[in-house]
Amino acid sequence: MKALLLTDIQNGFCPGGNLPVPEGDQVVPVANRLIRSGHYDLVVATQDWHPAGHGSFASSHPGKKPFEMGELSGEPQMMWPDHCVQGTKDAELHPDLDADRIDFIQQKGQDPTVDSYSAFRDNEKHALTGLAKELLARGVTELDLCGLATDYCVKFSALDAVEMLPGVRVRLIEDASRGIDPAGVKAAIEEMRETGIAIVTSEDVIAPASIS
Ligand code: VGL
Ligand code: ZN
Repeated sequence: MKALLLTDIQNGFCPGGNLPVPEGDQVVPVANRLIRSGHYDLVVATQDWHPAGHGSFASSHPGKKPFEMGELSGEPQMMWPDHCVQGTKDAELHPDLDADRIDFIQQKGQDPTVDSYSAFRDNEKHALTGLAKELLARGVTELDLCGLATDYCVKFSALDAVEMLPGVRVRLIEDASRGIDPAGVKAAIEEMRETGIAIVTSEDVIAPASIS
C-alpha cells in the first residue's frame, strides 16, 4: 500500500504568496506527474491552516519582525509573516495541483498557541492530527513525501513518519520539494538521510531503472 504525502503545496508558499518558498510553484508539475503515474494507492495533501492572529505570526508579537526568533508558549519560535490564514486564498492548495486525485486533506496549525510543521502532530509533540492512525488503518506500508518547505514541514513530517509509522518505508522525493533556506535544506536532507529516509527523485518513482 503506497501513499504520497503532498506537503503544504499552497498559494502561501509559492511565489506571490505570503511566505513564498523560492521556486515553490515548480513542485506542482512534478507532484502532478507523481499523482498521475498510478504508482500510489493513496494521495494525501496537507494544508497549513492557521487562525488569524496565530502565535507563529510576527504580527502577533509587538516589536517582532518576520524571520526573527521569538517565543511561543515559552518555547523558541520562528516569527513568520502572516500566512495560510483559514479561508483565505493564501491557504488554498495551488490551483494547478491535480486536486481531483487527492484522497483527503489533512489540515494542521489550527491551535494558536503552538506551531505545527509536521502533518502528524504539533511542534511540542502534544496533540496528534490523527494522520498516523489513519495511514496505519489504511494499511500504508510505503510513504513518499514531497512539497514545501523541505527544511520545515516536509522534514518534520518525514521524521515523524519514521517515528510514528513503525515498519513503513519513508522516502523524500527531492525534486518535488523546495525549501526556504539553502543551508537549512542541506542540513534537513542530511538529517533525514541519517534517520533512514531514502532521498529519491520523481524519476526513481515513476520510471525505476530496469535491471538488464
Ligand atoms: C511551513 C513555516 C511556517 C511549511 C509552515 O509548510 O514548511 N513553514 N508554516
Ligand atoms: Zn505555518
